Amino acid sequence: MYGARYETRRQHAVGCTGVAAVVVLAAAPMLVQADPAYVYSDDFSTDQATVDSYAHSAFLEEVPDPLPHGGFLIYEEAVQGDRAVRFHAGTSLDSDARLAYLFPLTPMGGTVGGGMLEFDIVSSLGGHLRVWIGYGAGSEWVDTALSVDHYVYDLSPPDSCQTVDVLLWGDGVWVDNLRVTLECATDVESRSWARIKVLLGRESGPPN
Ligand SMILES: [Ca+2]
Repeated sequence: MYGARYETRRQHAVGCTGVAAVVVLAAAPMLVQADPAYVYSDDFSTDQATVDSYAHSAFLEEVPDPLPHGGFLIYEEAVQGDRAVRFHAGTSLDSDARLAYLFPLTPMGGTVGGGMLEFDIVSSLGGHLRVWIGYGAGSEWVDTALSVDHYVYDLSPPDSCQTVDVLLWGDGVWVDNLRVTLECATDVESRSWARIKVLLGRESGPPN
């Protein structure tokens, strides 16, 4: 049994209006880079995925014998001392293990305008991990991750939306270091004016 203490690594969610702009004072053109409004991360050192995900295959302590019909997940150390989550299919057709989230878990004070999904496959037994991303109107297949690597996916809603649906669905892989960052939607006019203000060094009011 793993540590009973639930330690969330979920980081704070802040309102979109409180996002500070970081001005990069490098060579022209100047860049305006906003901190993400919402950050979620899980290194699977705790059981937080069992409560943070809105749907998941059963979490088991070890691989059962005989195998169950449905897929299952196991917290396991793929790399010594570093716990990851193992995806294991069952015996039924299409029974890959599933882990699904709806981000943000806590409101971030605005609609989703973009973001990033990242995770590592830290070990694989010839396995695969299908990645689905949805923006409110069903999920969309994005990729099948096959090998040990760091994976990064751009979250770009076709329109601003309230939540992003992320489904990981696989067999024979160990996944670690899940991280999702979200940015609030900003209308083009506000975004342009923020940039103009930075360029001019002005703090208030549009030009007359
Ligand atoms: Ca880990």
